Amino acid sequence: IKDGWFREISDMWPGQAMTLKVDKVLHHEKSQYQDVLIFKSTDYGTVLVLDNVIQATERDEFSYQEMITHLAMNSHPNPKKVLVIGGGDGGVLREVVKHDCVEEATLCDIDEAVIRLSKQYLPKMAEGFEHPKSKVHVGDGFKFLDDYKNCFDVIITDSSDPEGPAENLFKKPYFQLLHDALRDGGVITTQGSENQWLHLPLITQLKKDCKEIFPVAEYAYTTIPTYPSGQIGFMVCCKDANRNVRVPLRQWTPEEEEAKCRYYNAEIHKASFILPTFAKKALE
Ligand code: AAT
Repeated sequence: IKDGWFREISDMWPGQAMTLKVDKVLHHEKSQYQDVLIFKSTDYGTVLVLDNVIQATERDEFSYQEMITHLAMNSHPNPKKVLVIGGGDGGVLREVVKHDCVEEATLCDIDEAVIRLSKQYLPKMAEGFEHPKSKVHVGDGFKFLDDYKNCFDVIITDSSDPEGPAENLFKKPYFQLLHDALRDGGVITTQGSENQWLHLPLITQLKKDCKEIFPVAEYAYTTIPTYPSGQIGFMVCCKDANRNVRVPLRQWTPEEEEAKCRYYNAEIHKASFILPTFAKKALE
């Protein structure tokens, strides 16, 4: 923070940086794994920052949390057991339990500090933790997954960027663990290495790795002002070769959709897989 502005400077996005005006720093600590900063911004509500990278703001978090969740959930016919890796603010958990078919939603984040501080400063995201179907485990997602085979219908990896504690969650062995932890017909979504403007080579590699493990592996994206370049992507993969994840298998009625979501709807589910020519060509 300099002169009242938070600046998201990182070599993961050279020569550019999101800046947000700070109203007040609410909390700052070094946890066991990362630097955790929470501040109130003038126009984007409360902001969660890990190792100087914006993870969520109250104003636009719904775009990311809804899309990473419902792209997977609505590509599965009947998801009962759901796992979230990362997602320590609780926002993805909040979205998962919007599906009545869910019987158990487990979250595994490496850092108790993120969970503790989100409960304190980001109650609208952390409400996911209060749901009777929610369970929390603190630990490394990679290690956690290794203990589960043929167990989950949907696994959502809501992880921080590849530099830091989430590094292993973007590599091929992790996708094998995800695959093996799924039941037949299972679906995953993952934070897909940022976005098309900055990281096409990374995304191309990610898609290639996924394709070698899952019969279905597609890239989708959402718009979000406070992530680098205003976009973030997802890998959406399925164990069932005949599933088309580009079209929702289950849909809410338009009324339910509007009551439950502010960004996601069945139309944007389909649209989120349509890529501009330069990215489409790179990912082919
Ligand atoms: N929904 C908020 C967005 C996030 S949060 C990423 C979470 O991943 C953090 O809570 C962090 O503690 C957790 N995490 C990091 N590494 C691991 C790991 N190895 N195992 C389990 N959890 C982990 C993502 C924002 C994306 C930022 C885009 N620039």
